Amino acid sequence: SKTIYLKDYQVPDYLIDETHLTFELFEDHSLVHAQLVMRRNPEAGAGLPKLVLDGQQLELLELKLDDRELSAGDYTLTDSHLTLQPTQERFVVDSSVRIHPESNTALEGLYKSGKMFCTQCEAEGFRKITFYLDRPDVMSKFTTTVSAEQHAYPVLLSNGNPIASGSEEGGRHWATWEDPFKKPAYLFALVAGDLWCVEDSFTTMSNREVALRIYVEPENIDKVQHAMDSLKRSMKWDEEVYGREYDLDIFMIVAVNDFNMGAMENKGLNIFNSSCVLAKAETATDAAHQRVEAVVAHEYFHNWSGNRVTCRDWFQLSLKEGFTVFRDSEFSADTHSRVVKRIEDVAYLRTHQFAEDAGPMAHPVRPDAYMEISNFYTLTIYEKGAEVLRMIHTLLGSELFRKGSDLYFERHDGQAVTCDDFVKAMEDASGTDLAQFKRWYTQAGTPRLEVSDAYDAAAQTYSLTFRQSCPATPGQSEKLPFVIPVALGLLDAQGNELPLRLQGESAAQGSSRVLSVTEAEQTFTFEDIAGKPLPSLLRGFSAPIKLHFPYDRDQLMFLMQHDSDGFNRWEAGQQLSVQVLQELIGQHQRGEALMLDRRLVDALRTLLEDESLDQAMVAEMLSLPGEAYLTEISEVADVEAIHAAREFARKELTAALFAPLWARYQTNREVSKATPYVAEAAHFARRSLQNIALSYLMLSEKPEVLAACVDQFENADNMTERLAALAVLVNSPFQEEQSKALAMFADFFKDNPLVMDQWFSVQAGCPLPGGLERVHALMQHEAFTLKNPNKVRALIGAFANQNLINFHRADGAGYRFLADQVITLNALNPQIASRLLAPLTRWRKYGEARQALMKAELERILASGELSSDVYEVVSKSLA
Ligand code: BAL
Ligand code: ZN
Repeated sequence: SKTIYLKDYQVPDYLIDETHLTFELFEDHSLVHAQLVMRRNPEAGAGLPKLVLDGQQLELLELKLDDRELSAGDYTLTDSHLTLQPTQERFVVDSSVRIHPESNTALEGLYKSGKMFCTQCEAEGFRKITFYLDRPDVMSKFTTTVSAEQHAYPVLLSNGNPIASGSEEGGRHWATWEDPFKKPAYLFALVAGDLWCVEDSFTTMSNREVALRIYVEPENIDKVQHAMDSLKRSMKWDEEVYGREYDLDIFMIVAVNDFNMGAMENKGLNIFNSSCVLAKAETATDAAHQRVEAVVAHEYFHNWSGNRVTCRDWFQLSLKEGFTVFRDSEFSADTHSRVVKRIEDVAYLRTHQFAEDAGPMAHPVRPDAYMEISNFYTLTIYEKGAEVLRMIHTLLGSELFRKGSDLYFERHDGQAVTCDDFVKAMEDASGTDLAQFKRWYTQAGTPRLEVSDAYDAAAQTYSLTFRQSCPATPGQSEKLPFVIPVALGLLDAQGNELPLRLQGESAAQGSSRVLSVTEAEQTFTFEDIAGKPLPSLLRGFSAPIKLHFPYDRDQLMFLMQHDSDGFNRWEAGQQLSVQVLQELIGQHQRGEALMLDRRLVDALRTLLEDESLDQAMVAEMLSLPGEAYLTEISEVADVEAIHAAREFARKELTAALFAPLWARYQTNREVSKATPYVAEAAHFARRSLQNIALSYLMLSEKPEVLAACVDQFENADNMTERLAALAVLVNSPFQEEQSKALAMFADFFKDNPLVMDQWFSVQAGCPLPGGLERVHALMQHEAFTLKNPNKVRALIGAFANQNLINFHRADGAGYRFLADQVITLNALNPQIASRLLAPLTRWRKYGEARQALMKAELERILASGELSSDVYEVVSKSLA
């Protein structure tokens, strides 16, 4: 495989002003005719170089240059390019190709999902549809005609507005769509199928009426309302918060079952993994409802941050993804609970993105090299990219940030631009110099910030000293200091916040403020501090870093109760739990009896007994740090000790807190029984406390709890309660109730693939012995197939990522299993194969024996035959 470098970027030699496509879809092949109206790019210099079009897996049937048919001697054709020689500045290329969507299992380009035709072109799928300049800086006006058999494919869709349609002989029909906005090929989409739609409309801020349509297969028409409501809220929010108005007369979403990603923002025709559209109380959990809302918002927001202003090249991917994740997370925060959303995002980032940033695939938010761009749709590009945007927002404040985004959209509308262009707009609009800040885009790795303090009673000053560093990452041994915004407050002995006046300032500037740490070592001194305060640092997780301050457990308990920043109250609880769990891990490793620090019990009791607290916060605080997070923060992860310590803590907490847990459980379950399902924050909160309480209570193995759990499983009117009860039954020793519940569930939901995904996942994640054997058996289940990415993620992905004790079996059988699946999937669907590999690439985290076993499986994959560039890049980099 070849490495592509950012430094080699060159503007395209030719441009495509107009793209006219005609698709003839058949069951055993499809024909694509493309007419490209082209011209020499004036920015590319003089002369007429060869025209090199991208194209893969295309059978060329006919090729014309300005109506002149070309014969074999007039062009060269390889398995990836078609090269010909233009003779004028302006010219038209016509090509006809045959392709095979019906046998496309990679789900890239044009393919079939069940009975419908659909497309996925980002990043480089369009070259599997027709010969083209498949790069995001070539933007063209598209007209698309689709023809297919009318009965099987009554609905024919593409980007933009419908302009004509008609019938043909032989039971076929056609439709033509025209997209008035120039776009790169990665935003092209086509759908043909037997689909029903829910229709609604939205009146934009300038009073234009936009038709909204969500297309699904007929059996899913009852699961679309939540996505439609989410779409309308997103459209309104983007007008109010960013001043962005929708620009076409119609906006469509289509749900498909077989999809590599969550969804795709194709202009005017978003194509979604059905898991990110379909949601109703009976079949989708609260988490699924929130994910649908977030993904609908995310794809909609791309209409501006991605489509109207797109990326110059794929190194700039975070330009649209980091920005759009930041936008969707703010939308969710405004719609539900801001603090809870922040806690969820940070827990996810710290567990998964930090692991990526510490592993062999670590890369900057703006990478400078890749082999396969599909491998760079990563947590770093998305989640860390969003954190970088959040930091700009924090440093500038919302008003200047909005001025910056207005300028960015105005200046670059219709263009393909870079992360530098984005930052420049922020700088120009705000008058802020972000030159040093831009290191967040170019340096990989998670910075570490060591903080120490000193109090001078005589001078009444309090100093905080910050020392930053960043570990080496592949290709980057030395790092320069970052700009780290540290939001903080100081608490006095009663828990009150102190006014904050820095040395040299004439007056205090509030009691919570943001310091910019810009040097390797830097001290800030506060004045008028009457007694030694306790600092509350990195409030709201104001930077994606690892901050270390030597809090003792009593100080953490104090912050849990008194910090005015909700996120930091949770964070203090997490740090307390981490300290306590790490102590237990040490005890386990030394062969000592495990002893739980009672302070954790007391802290959680206080929370459980305080009914004035936000229930979602109580639920979050009760959730101990996960095994994956404990792994990430370990020098060398001891799989058995981590699992044993966490399970021990959970059992001890259950024993000590049974009464308050049972009381809260029963109260909430009663409310749930009496309340119809609502997908709103207060209801999410109630159910989440109810369900985490149940998961603890079941550890008591008391008959009244088992009865309550079975009752919740059998009688709940929503999937949130039902699935939570099923999961705790599956993790319990109650074999009989468990088997019965699993059978009932599968029988009832066998025709709903998304619900069956949940059924696979709860079993794949069960930490009891025999996990690998259960997964093997489930792969034989009639509802399972390796060809559906959701199934692969639900069963194999859940096992390898969430069932650490079974996946990391000491004999290496878990690793061998995963490698076998990767080898099979490499031939079927390289993108999914490469993603599935991630747990094996983390071998450096483990002891020698596991390292050897994991590396041996990576070597075996490498030697297994012809590898896709996707899998080759990840395997070779993780062995390097
Ligand atoms: N652009 C790929 C899917 C997404 O991030 O929206
Ligand atoms: Zn996106």
